[in-house]
Amino acid sequence: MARASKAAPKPDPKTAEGMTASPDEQFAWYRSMLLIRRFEERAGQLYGMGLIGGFCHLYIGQEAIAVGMQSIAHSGDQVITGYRDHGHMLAAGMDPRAVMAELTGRAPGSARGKGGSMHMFDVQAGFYGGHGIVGAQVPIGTGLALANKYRGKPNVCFTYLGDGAANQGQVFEAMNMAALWKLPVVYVIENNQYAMGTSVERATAETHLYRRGAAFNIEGAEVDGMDIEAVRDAGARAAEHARSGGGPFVLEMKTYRYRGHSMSDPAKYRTREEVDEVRKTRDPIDHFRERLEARGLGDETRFKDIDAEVKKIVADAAEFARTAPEPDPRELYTDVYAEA
Ligand SMILES: Cc1ncc(C[n+]2csc(CCOP(=O)(O)OP(=O)(O)O)c2C)c(N)n1
Ligand SMILES: [Mg+2]
Repeated sequence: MARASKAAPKPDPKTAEGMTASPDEQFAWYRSMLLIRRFEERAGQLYGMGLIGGFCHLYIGQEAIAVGMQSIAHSGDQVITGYRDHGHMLAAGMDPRAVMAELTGRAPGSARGKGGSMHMFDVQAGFYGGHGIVGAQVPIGTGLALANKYRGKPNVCFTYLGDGAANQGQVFEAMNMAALWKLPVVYVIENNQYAMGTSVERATAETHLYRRGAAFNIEGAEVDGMDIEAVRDAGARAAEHARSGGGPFVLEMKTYRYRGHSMSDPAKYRTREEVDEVRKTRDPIDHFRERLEARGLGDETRFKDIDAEVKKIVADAAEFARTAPEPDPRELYTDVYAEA
């Protein structure tokens, strides 16, 4: 892999793991991306109906990243991210019912209805949140990697952050320690071009975010985050680097969010045409479906079956989240404060 200061290598499609994956595996990635897309669309509807309170940030457009990275993760690896987190949870295998019920603040939600969109956690799934403070997950993810090394575990922590978060001071402090101690962490920067209403160009002096770790000799690569196989290829190489004692790695995933920053977004900072153009030409799900078809795997009934299955899972999760009971008021102080 090239140093971060040089041009990042483009993933070589001939060596992409996707090329050697079985048709069943490829359809599983497709299904997983579609599940996130439909889940998020339904979450947006429930929000509009007043069933979800507080903040809610949708992942629509960025699905190939969480699914692609999860597909190369090993058992016991960890995932930690910011508040745009539903996609990572579903990709990690969390139950769609528990995630949706958490969004509506119900008792069977994954945080028992007390966390909401930004504060879910599932150690069994290897998912460590869900963090509302921009960049705060980066030192925590680095700490998880330190724990892996300290305990002699062969695991990597995938620490996700946004392009806006990449400018936060604590990110640099964490990267310095990770490089110094050669910690098994992969920093996945989801560069969706905007931090709320501010474009990368307006906020960031060095717009090539794969170079974020250059001051600490951390290698980096730029990746097409709309192409699941490019994500897998770069992800597998970065994880192998971290897992084998090479220390941290930075992946800059070039991506795009189709929806507003959160559910309230005046959308004055970009044009409708800009969004439509990405949807039309770079959509990660359409793009991958076309690729499957070009490989001769485009059996129409199989796509239809996946579509129907995903719709059913999402409808079931939404119904569950709408009808499940709210937490008992006596639970108000349970699990909110722990004395260590
Ligand atoms: C420390 C801190 N500063 C400001 C905010 C308000 N805020 C919430 S999201 C956000 C933008 C972050 O953008 P980015 O890192 O690109 O992630 P994206 O929303 O694009 O996924 C800001 C400034 C916050 N939550 N925490
Ligand atoms: Mg962003």
